Amino acid sequence: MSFEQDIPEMETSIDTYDAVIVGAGFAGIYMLYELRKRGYEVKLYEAADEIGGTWQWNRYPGARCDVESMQYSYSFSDELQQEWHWTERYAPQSEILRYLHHVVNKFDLYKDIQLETRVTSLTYNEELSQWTVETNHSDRVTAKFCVLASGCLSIPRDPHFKGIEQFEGNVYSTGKWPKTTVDFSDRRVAVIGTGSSGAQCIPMIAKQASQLYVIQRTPNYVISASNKPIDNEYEKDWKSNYNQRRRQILQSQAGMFFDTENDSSIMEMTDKERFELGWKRGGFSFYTAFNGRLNDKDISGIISDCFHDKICEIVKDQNIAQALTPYDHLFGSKRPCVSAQYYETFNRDNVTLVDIRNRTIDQITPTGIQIDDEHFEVDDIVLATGFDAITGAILNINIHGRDDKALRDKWVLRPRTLLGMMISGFPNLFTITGPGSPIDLSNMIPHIEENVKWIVKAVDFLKIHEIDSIEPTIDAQNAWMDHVDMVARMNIKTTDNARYNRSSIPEKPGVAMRYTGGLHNYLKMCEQVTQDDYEKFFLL
Ligand code: FAD
Ligand code: N01
Repeated sequence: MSFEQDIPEMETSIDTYDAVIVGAGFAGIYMLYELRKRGYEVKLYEAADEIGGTWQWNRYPGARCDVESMQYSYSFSDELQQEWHWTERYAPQSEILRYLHHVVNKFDLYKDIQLETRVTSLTYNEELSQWTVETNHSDRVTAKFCVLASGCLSIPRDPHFKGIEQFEGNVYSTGKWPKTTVDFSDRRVAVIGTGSSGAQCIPMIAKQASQLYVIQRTPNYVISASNKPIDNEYEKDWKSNYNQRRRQILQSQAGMFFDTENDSSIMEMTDKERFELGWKRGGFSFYTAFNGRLNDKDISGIISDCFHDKICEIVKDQNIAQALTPYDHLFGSKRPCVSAQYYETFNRDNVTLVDIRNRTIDQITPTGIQIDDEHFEVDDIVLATGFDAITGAILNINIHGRDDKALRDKWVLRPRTLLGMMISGFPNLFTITGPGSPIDLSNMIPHIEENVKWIVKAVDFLKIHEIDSIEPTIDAQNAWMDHVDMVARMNIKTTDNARYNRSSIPEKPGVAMRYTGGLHNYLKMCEQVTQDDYEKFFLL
């Protein structure tokens, strides 16, 4: 007797949404809010066990924003910006994370967020004009639109140092710091990397550790933060002028408002005096002392020299001061770091600068780090070695668009987008702060908010006109990338240090990844596309 029967194939029902969003950082949270407000059915997947994105992952000591808190925040709800109280000029990570939880609670967004779920593939079905979304937990859903809010700095890059698996101590990565408190008291610690993350955590770890080795391959310019508590007057002034200032932010190159911008007294000052004023103002207010002259190479050279003098003034040992002075790029050609007491930290007896500009880390041993014939005995290693920036999170997902073409293949030579938001051959797929937009050259919150508004307008446009799909024409996309390259060639930010342009991954090609013409100009072009009724797009 056979047990085989004709069992009818089970109809597996697949949930269908208007839109799926990937990522629950600033971008995904706001995207969810806007789509929900308009009545769309939306699902958001987040790989982490908590919302917050950058501010959920980067819990290292000293992590805080370098754009002032009053401006590093959402503008979309006046009620929100009036009720929230920032405590410091630059909010610490924990406060920004608390703010994002507050936003998600206030607007009741949790119910559409699925945590601990990584989107692994997106496949476009041309007949149905919809995406099939798959995750690492075998979820399989479909959606008309997909929005990648997966972050441009969300995949930490931990270089594989030979022998690291035999290290007997702890290895921490700034970009995925544990939630539990890490105590470095009485411990010998090495921090590898002196970018923004390194510059923020080094002074903090130095205060706890018995010995700190700072392993520096390339020195950067580190502006003093001049962080301070926010006083009532300042807060009141911001809150009574919030809407006007938010508008000014959108008209600025860096996406920031500076109340010292029109200070005419600086015209009378020498460059050295201006530098001192900028240093005192701290953070990105530093720039206001030079009144927008930073694209001028001469000024960059002058500031670089003043920086050298400042480091020599603060750091007692002049050999260490020389080693901390940037040598391969002028000030302004790379995003500077902002930190408190960075250079002062190298005057501490328990801190040693290990300059490896002409050598490499040979291997990690069970008890430390071997560099040439020197062995540094340590209990803990902190990797502040950066991210697979800009394309890392997008290319981690197996994305197949029209004609089953893989994005990974399309982007082998370089990532190509229109305005950093849409990709030819990938209809109804949106990227927030994607390659080819002014990523990380300005305050990213207005950039994110404006990208979200643009996407929502496009989605509404399709709905109103009963159009199934939107996708940039290849000509429009090529023209945008040519423009990105042309602006990059004109700009000191990119001419001075080729590495500024590329992804931080050596095997990825060195091409312009960011639009360097300023947030204000970028937003004008985004607006123009909408006003032209999407003539740069195929609407099918
Ligand atoms: P993220 O906050 O990175 O969120 C992306 C989310 O997507 C992450 O939670 C990630 O887990 C999730 N994700 C990725 N892939 C998948 C997948 N396949 N499936 C499911 N989930 C996925 N910018 C400024 O303008 N000013 C600052 O002061 C500033 N400070 C910074 C400090 C640090 C330490 C870092 C690392 C960055 C900082 N930035 C700053 C840049 C910062 O990344 C942005 O300001 C902003 O927070 C980015 O928000 P986002 O939502 O686009 O991305
Ligand atoms: O990363 P980075 P990050 N051996 O790539 C070194 C934002 N952010 O996380 O320059 C030895 O800048 C590498 O050396 P080199 C901000 O947008 C903001 O610090 O390649 N060293 C470099 O020193 C920023 O731009 C804040 O020679 C190695 C460091 O690691 C972005 O995030 C705070 C190495 C990496 O620096 C990234 O900053 C934090 C190796 N094998 C982050 N590999 C704020 O303050 C790499 N390095 C708001």
